[in-house]
Amino acid sequence: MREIYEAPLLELVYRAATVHRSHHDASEVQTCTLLSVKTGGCPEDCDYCPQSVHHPAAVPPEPLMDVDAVLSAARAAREEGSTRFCMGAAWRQIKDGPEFDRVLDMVRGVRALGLEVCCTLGMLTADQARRLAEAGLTAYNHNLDTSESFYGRVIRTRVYEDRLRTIRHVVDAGISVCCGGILGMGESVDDRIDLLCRLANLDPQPESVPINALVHVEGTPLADAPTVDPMDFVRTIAAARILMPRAMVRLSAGRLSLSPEAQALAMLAGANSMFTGEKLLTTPNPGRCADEALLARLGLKPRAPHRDRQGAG
Ligand code: SAM
Ligand code: DTB
Ligand code: SF4
Repeated sequence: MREIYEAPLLELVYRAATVHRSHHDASEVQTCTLLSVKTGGCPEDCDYCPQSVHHPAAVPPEPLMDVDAVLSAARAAREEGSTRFCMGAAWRQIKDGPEFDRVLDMVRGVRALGLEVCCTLGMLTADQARRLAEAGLTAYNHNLDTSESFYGRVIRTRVYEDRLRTIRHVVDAGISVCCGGILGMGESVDDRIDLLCRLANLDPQPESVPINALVHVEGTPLADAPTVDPMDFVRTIAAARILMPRAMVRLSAGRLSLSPEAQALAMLAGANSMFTGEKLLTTPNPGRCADEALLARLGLKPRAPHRDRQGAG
């Protein structure tokens, strides 16, 4: 693994591009839309996150959105070319009851629009995973974020094993796993290698791997962390592509800190998906026009809608 990660960058990119082309249509990029259906007020203490109540400048808490408002946003996303709709909630775990029932309605509704539907709602029980599967959920996002040893430096309100348990529940329910991490939190090369190994050794491998560059948010403990070197970002994408050839590798948070050229190199190295729209969950993202222009400059096309490979991310 270390030989892969530490190979000369252009050798690594070349190898990753070769793997990419043998498993995917390299002329296509999937565009996905995120919506924060329950913003702020999260009891977890993740040092990177603006939604944690532990941080002074946390975003103000809002109630869970109505189903209709979510479905209008999903329709708009579909009209703008997105083929995957991802709903995020600032919860440590979801409680059974009316709120979970409402989320199940959202999942059914988005699925009925012909979109892939992904949720990220914090920890799940086996039974909740099963009910989400029944509602038609395509994928569940639950990130390992970093190595097991660095994890406790960034989050103290839960442990790595909690994450692994939820991922097991998701797998057992037959839902596709979306699992990745964040670069730029002060982790070492060894931590990045460890994260990639953990992801690649999940059984089955995740079908979707979001690689986030930390978005620096004023008032969070990681606001002043040094920005990740774009070449290291590309290196991580390339290694992820080589280790997880079939996965969708997603350029996720942090694209505003990457130049178009760095994003192009990341796509050559096997990234084949990105989040579009002016907002991620709570932080800014390049707007759709900028992304359309980027894809056009690169001669890439957004993946066509309705080529739904349920479970293939
Ligand atoms: N609360 C749920 C959880 O943590 O699993 C779901 C929502 S949470 C916002 C989803 C993911 O967003 C986190 O696992 C983390 O990887 C990513 N994230 C949060 N804040 C971020 C930031 N400032 N920069 C980059 N990624 C971030
Ligand atoms: C993931 O790994 N990246 C996405 C998604 N999963 C939910 C977005 C993260 C955005 C976090 C910063 C924000 O609040 O906007
Ligand atoms: Fe809560 Fe998720 Fe943010 Fe952590 S990353 S504080 S769990 S919303």
